[in-house]
Amino acid sequence: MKKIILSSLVVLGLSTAAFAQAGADFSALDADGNGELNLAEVQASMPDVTAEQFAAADADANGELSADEFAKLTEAPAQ
Ligand SMILES: [Ca+2]
Ligand SMILES: [Ca+2]
Repeated sequence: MKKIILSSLVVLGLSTAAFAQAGADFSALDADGNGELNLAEVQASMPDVTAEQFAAADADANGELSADEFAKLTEAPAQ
């Protein structure tokens, strides 16, 4: 089980660069399928995203990012 989790983390880590180039796949990041991304879901593939960056992108401050809000996050300079 731990191996599976570790493998998934490696895959997610390797995918980060691809997401940055091709535009993040919003639905793929939505682990619980509720149509919005919480901080954990975002950080699963984009570990460099801070809580501050997440909050700044969360326009309606509901604690999750809609597709539009997530687009703002990914358009912002990462560093
Ligand atoms: Ca979600
Ligand atoms: Ca929101």
